Amino acid sequence: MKKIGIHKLYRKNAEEAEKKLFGASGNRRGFLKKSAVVAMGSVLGAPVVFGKNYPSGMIPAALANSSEPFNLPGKDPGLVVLNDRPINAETPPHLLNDNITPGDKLFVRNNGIPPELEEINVDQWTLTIEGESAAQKKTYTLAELKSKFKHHTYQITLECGGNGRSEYNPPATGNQWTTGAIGCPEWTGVRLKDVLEDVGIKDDAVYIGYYGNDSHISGQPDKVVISRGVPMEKALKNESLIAWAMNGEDIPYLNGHPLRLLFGGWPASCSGKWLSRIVIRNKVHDGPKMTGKSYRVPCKPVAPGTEVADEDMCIIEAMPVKSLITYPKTGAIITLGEKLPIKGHAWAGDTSIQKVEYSIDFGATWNSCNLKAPVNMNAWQHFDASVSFPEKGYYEVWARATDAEDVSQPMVVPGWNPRGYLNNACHRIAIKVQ
Ligand SMILES: Nc1nc2c(c(=O)[nH]1)N[C@H]1C(S)=C(S)[C@@H](COP(=O)(O)O)O[C@H]1N2
Ligand SMILES: [Mo]
Repeated sequence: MKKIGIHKLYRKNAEEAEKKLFGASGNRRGFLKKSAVVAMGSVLGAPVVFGKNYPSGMIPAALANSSEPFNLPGKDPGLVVLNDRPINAETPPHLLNDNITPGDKLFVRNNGIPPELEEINVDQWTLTIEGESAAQKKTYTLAELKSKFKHHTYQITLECGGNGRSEYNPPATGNQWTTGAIGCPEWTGVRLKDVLEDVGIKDDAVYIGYYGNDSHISGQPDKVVISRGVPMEKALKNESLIAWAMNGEDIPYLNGHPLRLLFGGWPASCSGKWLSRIVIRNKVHDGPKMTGKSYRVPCKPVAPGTEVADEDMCIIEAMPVKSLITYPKTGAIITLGEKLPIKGHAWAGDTSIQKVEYSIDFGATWNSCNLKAPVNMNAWQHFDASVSFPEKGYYEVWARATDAEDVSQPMVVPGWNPRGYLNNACHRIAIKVQ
């Protein structure tokens, strides 16, 4: 199955759900009764100006988000910790407003226990390349990687395949990411392809797989935490990096210091942290979390709650089109007559964004945003707009991006799948005009 095929399929599937919620072609069947709109207004503390458009199945953005401050080493106290064994923390949208995500604001997704910081000896760290389709086995020290190969710097979007999982119903097990398992720092390292070519790639190579130096949560010393990878075609892209630096400094400890892989636009689970070994495979890599339901979705969309056989699951490749409003913070209050500047980012796997629009009337009408070109392939793009409101009351600003293949974000969760991946529903923030 072609990667774009799956997003088009899931987008079509979402259209059915949207029709139920919003009605076909502007004929909105699912809106709230007048009494419910009035009641919602009193809870929100302001009249819901476009309340007649409000889909009855949706929770107001003003009530949908909560955040608990918590502190992790090297991380902003505003990150929200979802799990502390292993550590998983996401970034609230307003902390992602920078065009280049600072290290302390990049989410953390660990499947196991990171190597002890004291055990990470940068001078002795090595990377070994081997596997059935490697012409030889070769080990490089970090210093050798740095001196032998040309350095490259790219801004690369990392998004966990499970970002948005919390919205699925029936719920999917795993960390209940809302919108914050995403970031786009600038990474420096060497091209994976330069290193693989130095080792020698046999003609029958189809996939690479990675191994890192974190340890399994069970405490079993030889049990691999996670070992995923990508097809050779992605591995050999210019932007596919073995990186040691983020934003000109060492990669933060929890994000894989001293060495990690980066495959922008693909589920971030492909981007191995604390990288110590890469295998060149003559078949699709079959390490832990490559098989079964992990990072795979039904090849054809299924009804929520369906049992899906493993052989009907397809590996997620490029992530779907998505956007995030990073300014203002949800809940902002402005004065009637003021224009509200909004800002955010949009990204789409291995393709680019052609437009971003916003709506203040719950999706009945859309206006276009200014959109910047990406600095390089696999970097997110920035959008902004200046929004006017017609009267005092409660509003939501919704953003919707469309990629270069003409696939746009759905307004509702796109397609239930057993592990809750690929939720690229429109992001929305609450605004009060007084
Ligand atoms: N060695 C190792 N690499 C890993 C993981 C892991 O648990 N161990 N988690 C993966 C997953 S599922 C994600 S989403 C990203 C998260 O990267 P970050 O923690 O730097 O944001 O790392 C990936 N690489
Ligand atoms: Mo992930």
